[in-house]
Amino acid sequence: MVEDIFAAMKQSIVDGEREEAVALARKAVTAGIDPLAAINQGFVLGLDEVGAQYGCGELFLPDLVLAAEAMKGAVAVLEPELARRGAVRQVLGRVVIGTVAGDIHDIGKTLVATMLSANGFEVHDLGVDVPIAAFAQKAREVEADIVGVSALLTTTMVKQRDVVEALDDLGLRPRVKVMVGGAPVTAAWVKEIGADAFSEDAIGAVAVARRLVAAKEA
Ligand code: B1M
Repeated sequence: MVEDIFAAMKQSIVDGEREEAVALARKAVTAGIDPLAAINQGFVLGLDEVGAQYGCGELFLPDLVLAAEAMKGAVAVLEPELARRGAVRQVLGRVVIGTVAGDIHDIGKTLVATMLSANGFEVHDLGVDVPIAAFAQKAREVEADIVGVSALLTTTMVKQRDVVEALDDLGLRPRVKVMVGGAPVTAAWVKEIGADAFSEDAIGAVAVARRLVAAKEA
């Protein structure tokens, strides 16, 4: 039963068992299970549980690290399959994406980058802990349509505003659109910092990116 596989996936992350997580991801690919379902209905639930237990002091930083390592192992197996399934090759737009300076959370940002790329966007992923100026410089260099800024911490999300301002300083706004994301980000925050849009997840990010590019062309 696919539900049993999803449950085992969740548990492998809770236990921080990278090898088990990788084996389950391979099993999903072999069985033809939708890779995004494996991520969202299996592995991510494990991360959410670990995050919640960490939040209330029942688990500690090493547990978080082990869970993240297991998650990254699983995602590395599933990513090529995600890309393969979305194999649309027409370039819909150029996106520069990264996680802001001071923040090293990369799992969600990388998923968003993979989904955008799989759905026809040319993606320049700057990685994590990205200096504010680097977003704007890269956007100018590649003539980006969208800059995507991820932040997972309430202490680093404030830097999303700095990226908007850096783009402004280079005279790239409003031509270059800004999409922000990450667990603490809300629609009210988007408005407050003068960004253009946000998405709660990787699938939504594709729809948002399409909308932003279409609005530019209209
Ligand atoms: Co961190 N961490 N962490 N952590 N960590 C959180 C975020 C936290 C909520 C845990 C908790 O306390 N309950 C908490 C933040 C609290 C807060 O600020 N309010 C926290 C903390 C406190 C910390 C440290 C400060 C801990 C410490 O050192 N004392 C530290 C900070 C390090 C730093 O960045 N400077 C830290 C470190 C780490 C690890 C390194 C151990 C590891 C990250 C490893 C890695 O990424 N390589 C880690 C992890 C794994 C987590 C949790 C458990 C999981 C994050 C994750 O990967 N989720 C997290 C708790 C949680 O979220 N449940 C937590 C899965 C991922 C698919 O979802 O990243 O939300 P997410 O991405 C989603 C959406 O948000 C959205 O789409 C993605 C896909 O669906 N999205 C976008 C994301 N970016 C987007 C961009 C877009 C659009 C959508 O457009 C551009």
